[in-house]
Amino acid sequence: MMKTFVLLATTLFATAASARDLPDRPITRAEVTAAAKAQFQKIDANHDGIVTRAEFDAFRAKQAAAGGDDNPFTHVGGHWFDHADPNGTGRVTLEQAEQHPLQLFDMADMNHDGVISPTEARMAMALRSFGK
Ligand SMILES: [Ca+2]
Ligand SMILES: [Ca+2]
Repeated sequence: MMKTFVLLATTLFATAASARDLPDRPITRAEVTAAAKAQFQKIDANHDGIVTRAEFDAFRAKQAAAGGDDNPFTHVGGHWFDHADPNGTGRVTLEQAEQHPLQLFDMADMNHDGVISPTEARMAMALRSFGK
C-alpha cells in the first residue's frame, strides 16, 4: 500500500516540491486520462499509435534539453516507459500508457468518487514524504 502511494507521488505529483505546489482544486479521472493521452501523443513522434523505447528516450532528452517540465500533468518521468511496459515488450500503446496513472489515481481517490480532492492529494504527498 505504502509503495503504491510512493509510486503515485513519483508519477502524478512528481514535480510538485511540496503539497503547497499541488493544484488547490479537485483533480478528475477524466483529467488524468486526458493528460496521459496528451503525453502519449507528444512522445509518439511518428504518430503510429505505439511509443517505442527509442521514441521515449528521444522525448526525455528533448524534455531535459528544454530545462525539464515542472507541470505534473505534462512532465514525463524516467520510469514512464517501464510502468507502461511492465512486460518489457519495448512497445507501449495508449491504453497501456493510461493504465498506470489511472491505477495511481484510483489509489489516491480514497472515497472513490472519481475525484482527487485537495485533501486526498495532500495525503498522497504526505505519504510520499514518509516513504523517502
Ligand atoms: Ca511511434
Ligand atoms: Ca475522492
